[in-house]
Amino acid sequence: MTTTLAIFQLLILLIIFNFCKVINAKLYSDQFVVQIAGGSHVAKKIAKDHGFTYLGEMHDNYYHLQHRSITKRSIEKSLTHHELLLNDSRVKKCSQQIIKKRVKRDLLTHTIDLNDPKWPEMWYLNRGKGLDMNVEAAWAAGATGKGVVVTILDDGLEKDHPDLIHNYDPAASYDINDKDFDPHPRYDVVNTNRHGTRCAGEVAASANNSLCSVGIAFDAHVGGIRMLDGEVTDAVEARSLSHNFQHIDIYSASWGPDDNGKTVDGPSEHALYAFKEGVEKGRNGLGSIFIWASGNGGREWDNCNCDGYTNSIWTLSISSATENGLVPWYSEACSSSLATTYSSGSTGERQVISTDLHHGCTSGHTGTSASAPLAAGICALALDANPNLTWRDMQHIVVRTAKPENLFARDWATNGVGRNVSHSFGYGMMDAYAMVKLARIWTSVPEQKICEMKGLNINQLILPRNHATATLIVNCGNVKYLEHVQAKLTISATKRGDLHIYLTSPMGTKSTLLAQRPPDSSRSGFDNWPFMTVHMWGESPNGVWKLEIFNDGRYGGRAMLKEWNLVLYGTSENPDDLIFKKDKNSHIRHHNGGLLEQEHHAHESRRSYDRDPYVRVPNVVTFLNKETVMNDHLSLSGADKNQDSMLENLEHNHAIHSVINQVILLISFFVITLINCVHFSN
Ligand SMILES: *[C@@H]1O[C@H](CO)[C@@H](O)[C@H](O)[C@H]1NC(C)=O
Ligand SMILES: *[C@@H]1O[C@H](CO)[C@@H](O)[C@H](O)[C@H]1NC(C)=O
Ligand SMILES: *[C@@H]1O[C@H](CO)[C@@H](O)[C@H](O)[C@H]1NC(C)=O
Ligand SMILES: *[C@@H]1O[C@H](CO)[C@@H](O)[C@H](O)[C@H]1NC(C)=O
Ligand SMILES: [Ca+2]
Ligand SMILES: [Ca+2]
Ligand SMILES: [Ca+2]
Ligand SMILES: [Ca+2]
Repeated sequence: MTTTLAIFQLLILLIIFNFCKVINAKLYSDQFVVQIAGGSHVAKKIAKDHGFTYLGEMHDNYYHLQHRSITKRSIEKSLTHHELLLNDSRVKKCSQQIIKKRVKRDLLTHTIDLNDPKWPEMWYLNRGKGLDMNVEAAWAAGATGKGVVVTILDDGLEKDHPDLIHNYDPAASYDINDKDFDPHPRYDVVNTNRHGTRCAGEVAASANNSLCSVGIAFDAHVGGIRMLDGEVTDAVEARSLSHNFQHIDIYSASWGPDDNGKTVDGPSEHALYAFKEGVEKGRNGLGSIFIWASGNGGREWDNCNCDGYTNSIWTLSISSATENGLVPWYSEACSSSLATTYSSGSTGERQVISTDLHHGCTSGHTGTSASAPLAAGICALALDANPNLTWRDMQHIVVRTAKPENLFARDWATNGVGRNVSHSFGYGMMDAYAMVKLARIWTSVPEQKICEMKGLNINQLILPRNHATATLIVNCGNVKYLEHVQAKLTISATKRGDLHIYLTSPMGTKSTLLAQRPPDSSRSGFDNWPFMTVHMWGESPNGVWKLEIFNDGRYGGRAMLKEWNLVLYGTSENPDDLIFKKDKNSHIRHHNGGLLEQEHHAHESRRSYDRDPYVRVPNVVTFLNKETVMNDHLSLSGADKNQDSMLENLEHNHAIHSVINQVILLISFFVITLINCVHFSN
């Protein structure tokens, strides 16, 4: 009887086992990896001889082939095709590829659940599909602005606003207009002084407190320097830009010279000194980070290169894009803008949401004014990820991570190192998560080197409807990888607004240093004006530079190039080599020069996660569990994938085994009962 039972059980087991085999089966693809000696031409020949398609070379004489007549997702190996290949004496090894189950580690399948009433409307933070600034993923990776101090240089800050009070930082605040420590705005009937409060909320409004909006760096400290509600002088600017500069990390400024299309103006002596001191000594030598709005003079044909604040190498200049990815009507195009954040557009397009005066909340914050604080918030996330970033590191990271996709401009061009760049959008839309990821593995760029060259072909007359070209052969010993490029030009002109100026690098990147400004009928020309471009970032400066000046003037409108200098900033070492050096075990591919994918070795990456002091789960809002955070910032390499599928299989088998046990128990019981019944009835 026991043997019958055993056989019975065995039979059931066999049936179940086969059944399990089917559900647990490997699925074979129509692809093979074949080891072939003799190079790719031999591999191509073999592929052709046996009816395979040659897909490409892999490594160490391994080639990737495909055969169309093999059924895809088959549960059986194709022995014929193995034989076919192995019969060929040129083939050393071959294996049919197994289809692996892989799921996208997309954090953005649903938006994070926050109870702030305006959160669902914050489209530029949460609409997904690559149409926001990828801030949720940065939060999920633990960057929320902890320990970072941002101040808003503006018309005051409503410090007791319930959505700001929690993050308000008196040490980052001052009132230059009224000479006291309280930056509270002056109220009037038309709310003239609401601007600073709106900007502050974009950076650091509290998250998930059932109030108004969510700041991008909702764990950061925010202060206000009240300086626009009164006479602005060089001294006022200088004191604002250098206020408590060992405490404040990021200064956000959304102001500048008149955007009337006819002004050429910049910081004077003391403000210049403040900028220079800030980047050299601020943040204990890492350098203050000045975020600047590129300007709202689009309608007046203004050009942000005529604004010495945004045009400065020390400011990280930010332009705007509309909800639909278009150039906003107010936008000023120029070669010194580094990147873009979303802001308002035409009437049909949504605007920016933030805190407002009188403890209010607004859905109507607009212009490049709204863009700079969003950028400041994103930079605060990067500093949370790595507080050691210098002012230049921050610009390097922005250049490498900004995304040109979904931004529509006619002038996108690929520079000499393969990055796409536009005068309206700089390197593209800021990507908070990409910045945080890159910040974590970033090694500070080497010291800034400067190579200054005096231009020849001076005192060239430029007749109306004519142009002049000047070239300069550059051979810099110290600067091999460019950052900022300045062309300091002295030009006289009957009508300054008739000039348009272009600079072409040795690698062929052409920057518009100035476009025509019809309202600008000044006769003062340019006096050693530092036109700046960031479009050659990463290129080599050596070779022939070309400067072209066009004069669209009519009749007697003459112009003259009197003097010009090129000032080339950069490094002698390649900053990318340093990233590779630091992160030896990861392979980094650049997307628009930015981080597309990181592949780590299995336990190395686990270790680096454990060591990494900057991967912290947000304390105020716990978005995702640790595992998700970890998985997300580690894309798996081959070794890891195997480990993972093994784990998967183990779990699967475990589940099936318990089912089998249950079934066996049940069936055994049933069979025993049946047999006993039969036995007894006999
Ligand atoms: C491989 O070679 C063996 C013996 O040489 C032959 O019998 C067999 O048919 C070959 N297989 C294929 C698929 O060509
Ligand atoms: C930041 O710099 C400090 C001092 O140089 C150093 O101790 C610390 O390890 C650095 N942190 C990172 C993340 O590089
Ligand atoms: C740059 O733009 C070109 C043309 O649109 C595109 O083919 C290319 O992929 C872009 N490169 C990068 C790095 O984004
Ligand atoms: C926000 O708070 C609500 C409770 O009001 C909570 O259910 C939710 O999980 C919180 N969201 C996050 C992301 O922590
Ligand atoms: Ca005051
Ligand atoms: Ca809130
Ligand atoms: Ca302007
Ligand atoms: Ca700038």
